[in-house]
Amino acid sequence: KVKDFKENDNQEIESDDSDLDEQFEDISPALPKDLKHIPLPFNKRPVQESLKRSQEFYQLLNMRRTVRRFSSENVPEAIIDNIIKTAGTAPSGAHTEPWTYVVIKDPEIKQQVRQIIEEEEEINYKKRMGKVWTTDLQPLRTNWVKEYLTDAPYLILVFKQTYSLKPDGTKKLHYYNEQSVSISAGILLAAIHYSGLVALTSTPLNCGPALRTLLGRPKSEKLTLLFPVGYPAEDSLIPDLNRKPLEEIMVKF
Ligand code: IYR
Repeated sequence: KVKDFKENDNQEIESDDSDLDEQFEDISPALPKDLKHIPLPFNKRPVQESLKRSQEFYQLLNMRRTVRRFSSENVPEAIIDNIIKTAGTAPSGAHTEPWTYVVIKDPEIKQQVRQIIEEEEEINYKKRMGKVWTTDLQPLRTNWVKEYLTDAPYLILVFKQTYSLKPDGTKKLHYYNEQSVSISAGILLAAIHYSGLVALTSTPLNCGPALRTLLGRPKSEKLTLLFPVGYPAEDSLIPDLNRKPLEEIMVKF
């Protein structure tokens, strides 16, 4: 029996909601009912080539680092367009593509974003985050002053669409929107790195509603991530961190 999808946090179906189905008299799928299925374009590579490509891709992505100081050097908009097109190739629940990428280049809007975030982050660092969290962050040398928000040529804000409206005005449910947007953002980061640009992965705490309003996004959208994107400042330092070895991140049976 198909159950109504509950918009809860863990996205597990906790109880039998089948009685809810009676509300929907003649329901039709969000995608075309007669959606065609076509052959997969797939070109099988020799296994040695796959091995080589997997090594090379690892080596490439292993060079990605979060950067906190940006150059104000401009980046052609076409690169940003390609990066976001790439992020839009991510898989999504029931192909709902529940993401909106807001790109900010306008210096005045970047300044407004910076003001909103710095005001909230000062409260976060001084009051909301607490001693354990701020102590854990000390080695990374972060604080509430965020020059990157006005220095970087672009800010990319990722909103998750919790639902949308079908042409007939009924609600289209965006299943697993959290996971779909996270996968898309991971692909975005890989595309930024492959293009030769850098980014900072940030999650501005308590800034979602103010930024959503500033950017005119609907209530159905929630801010999930903010990435300044561009070139690193000449004097950009990164923490000397190591990644966990394979043995620590993988369990095999
Ligand atoms: N959002 C804050 C704090 C912060 C939190 C974590 I977890 C980090 O890895 C880094 C920063 C900020 O952007 O400063």
